[in-house]
Amino acid sequence: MDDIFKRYTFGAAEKAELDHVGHYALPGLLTENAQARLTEALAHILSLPRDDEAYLPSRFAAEFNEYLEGLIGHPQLLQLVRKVLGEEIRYDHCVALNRPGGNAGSHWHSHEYGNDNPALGFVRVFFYVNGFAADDGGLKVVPGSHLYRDAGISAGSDRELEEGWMAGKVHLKTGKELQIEELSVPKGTVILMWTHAAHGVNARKEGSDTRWCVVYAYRNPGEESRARWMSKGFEQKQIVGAEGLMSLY
Ligand SMILES: O=C(O)CCC(=O)C(=O)O
Ligand SMILES: [Fe+2]
Repeated sequence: MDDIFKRYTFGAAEKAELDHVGHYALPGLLTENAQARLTEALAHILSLPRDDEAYLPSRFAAEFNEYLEGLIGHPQLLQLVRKVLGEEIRYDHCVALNRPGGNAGSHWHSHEYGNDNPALGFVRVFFYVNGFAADDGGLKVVPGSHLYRDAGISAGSDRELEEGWMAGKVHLKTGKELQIEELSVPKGTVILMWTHAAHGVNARKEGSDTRWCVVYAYRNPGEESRARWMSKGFEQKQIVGAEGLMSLY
């Protein structure tokens, strides 16, 4: 299988940073080949007729494209995920997050998993194939928000988040006030994010090209997972490298 990642370091210091902040960016990690193959695969997903209700091709992206399916068990991806979660992992979902020019972005939110059990981790691995500028489909985060393990964060604007959920909250390790951070990343960037981190996405500008992105999510088994979008047939499918990873528990 072709390499998807260039050389990188993710050791104890980087893991500690992820645990402290809630996300960790690996700028330009994707190989040129992976960037090209991902762009092709994500353009394929975008070209498929969509059912607006269930939004199947995007939500179940790996079930609609062989290249995306093949990455679920890619040794480099699994190695990175195990550096975060430890040995015992399960695949959770693969969602295409393409945002064409004019896309509205996403409101502020967090996600659930093991809300009352800190031993259970859930990590999203975002592949920002062509990167993004903060004001053009950019991901925003609140460093430290993940430590609250609050699956119910929701706000329609930065202001609403600041005056609502964030008001009076501090980073639980430093005592410093929480703050919104807008990210900008170069093409080929991979971002790891703990599931409880507050995040939102700024709108993609009218006239901008499509922001190509796909997320692969993995977790420690132990609880039901709301985001586990997968058809019955897909769970049974033999995917090279993903043996034993497809089941819920
Ligand atoms: O589109 C993005 O950059 C983030 C999408 C998102 O919030 C998610 O997949 O959980
Ligand atoms: Fe999200």
